[in-house]
Amino acid sequence: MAEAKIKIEGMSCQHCVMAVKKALGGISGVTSSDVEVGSALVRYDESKATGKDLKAAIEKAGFTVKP
Ligand SMILES: [Cu+2]
Repeated sequence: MAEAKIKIEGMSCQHCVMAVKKALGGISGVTSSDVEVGSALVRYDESKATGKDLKAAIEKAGFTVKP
């Protein structure tokens, strides 16, 4: 099980938090996510998902992942 702390740009309110949480929840292999404005702590199964998948899902939802 891997854990990733992701910094996210473009979030401003609880709607953004819900949108990011939903995007992460849609990835197979993600077991949990603690999302707040500006960041997310994600636990996932490395054999099913990668950090790239997490980033792609967040960006698809309209936010920017900081390096
Ligand atoms: Cu918002």
